Amino acid sequence: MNSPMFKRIAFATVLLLLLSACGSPAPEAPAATATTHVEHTAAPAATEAPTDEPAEEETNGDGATVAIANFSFGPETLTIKTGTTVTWRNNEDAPHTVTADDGSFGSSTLGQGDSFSFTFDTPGTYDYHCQFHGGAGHSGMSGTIVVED
Ligand SMILES: [Cu+2]
Repeated sequence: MNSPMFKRIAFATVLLLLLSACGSPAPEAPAATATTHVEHTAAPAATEAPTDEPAEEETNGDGATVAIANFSFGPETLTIKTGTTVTWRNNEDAPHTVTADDGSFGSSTLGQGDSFSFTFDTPGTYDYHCQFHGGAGHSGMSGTIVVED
């Protein structure tokens, strides 16, 4: 017989078979992997966000870097625009300081890998030196920051 009723019963039976075939293994495996995937993707996203902020400060146009190596500041004279943050980084194992001749800014002792930052908001010429290996007036280990308008 090829009646519509038979077709409906046959179709319903196929549907039930498909549902039961797919349904029985599904609740265990996919549910477990789904929850672990959510946890794994959520954790890195939360920790990456805060670490991105300092990286942006170092690489954007508002920052400049002076490297400390071989008992000298490089570049010895750095010209920047007003509002620029200068970061000095000690790249060697000898201790150094960044000390303004006029006392307007100054670091503590910088060990290897340490850095010191200062934002120059007023145009002018700022001479500085290392307390251990230099002195005021471009003596020994010293440098200059020129802040332009
Ligand atoms: Cu020094």
